[in-house]
Amino acid sequence: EFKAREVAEKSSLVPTKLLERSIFFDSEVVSLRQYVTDPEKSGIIAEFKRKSPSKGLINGSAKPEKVSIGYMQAGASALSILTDQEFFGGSNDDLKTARRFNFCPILRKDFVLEEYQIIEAKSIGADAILLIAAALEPQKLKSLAYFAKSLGLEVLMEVHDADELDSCLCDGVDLVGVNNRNLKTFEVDIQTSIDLASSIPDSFVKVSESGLSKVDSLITLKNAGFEGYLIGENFMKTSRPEQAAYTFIKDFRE
Ligand code: IGP
Repeated sequence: EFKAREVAEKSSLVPTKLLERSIFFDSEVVSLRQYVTDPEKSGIIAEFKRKSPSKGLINGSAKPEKVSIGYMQAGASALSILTDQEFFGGSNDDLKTARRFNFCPILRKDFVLEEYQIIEAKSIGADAILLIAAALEPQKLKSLAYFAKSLGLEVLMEVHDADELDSCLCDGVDLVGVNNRNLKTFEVDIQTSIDLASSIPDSFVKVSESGLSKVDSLITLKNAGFEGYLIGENFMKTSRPEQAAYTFIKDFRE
């Protein structure tokens, strides 16, 4: 069993206040890897996202408790909650709220650049963190991945080309996410996922991210070896994201 609190206390990165205040620090991590690959579940990681750099405001009034509970009732495998405030309008409170209402893996969606943010992720109740290859030096990414593991958290590493995959893959990573969105042009193409699929070793769970709005695309991705599908905007852009997720997941399973 992981002793997250001990690791955090030793790291001296973190004000003891944060640890004392956190009711989540000692709770067990729920495995994203396990939930995404569970054949009884859909593989869909449903995202709570208020706005984005590519779309601007997506949903100004969505409530994290209502949407997160609804996502899980709709048959999502896990939740992804944006905590970045500047670009995505998220907050740690959104994640904590989702945590209080759900027993399921929660991915903290943010730009993690340093160890402190990983301790913070654990303290707000996340089970997994995102590490973006394009934003980190390979050595830094790897050391952050191992640090996350030492706290018991799982790691989703995001890539969008073979170079990033080759230079950053390490066994501190649990899942590899291929971002279909080109961060320079904001264009989305699931071919990005398909092209990279065979380069990802089978020991990593393959997740396709972004721009997914059609059940057919998920079937294509599934046939290419993907087990996880990260979907945000397609649900969040509606007035009832949880209802959109319900209909989508039902169709996907039929
Ligand atoms: C979800 P979409 O197109 O379904 O809303 O995409 C998710 O993949 C996207 O929000 C995302 C993201 C990120 C957000 C992928 N990688 C990194 C913030 C940071």
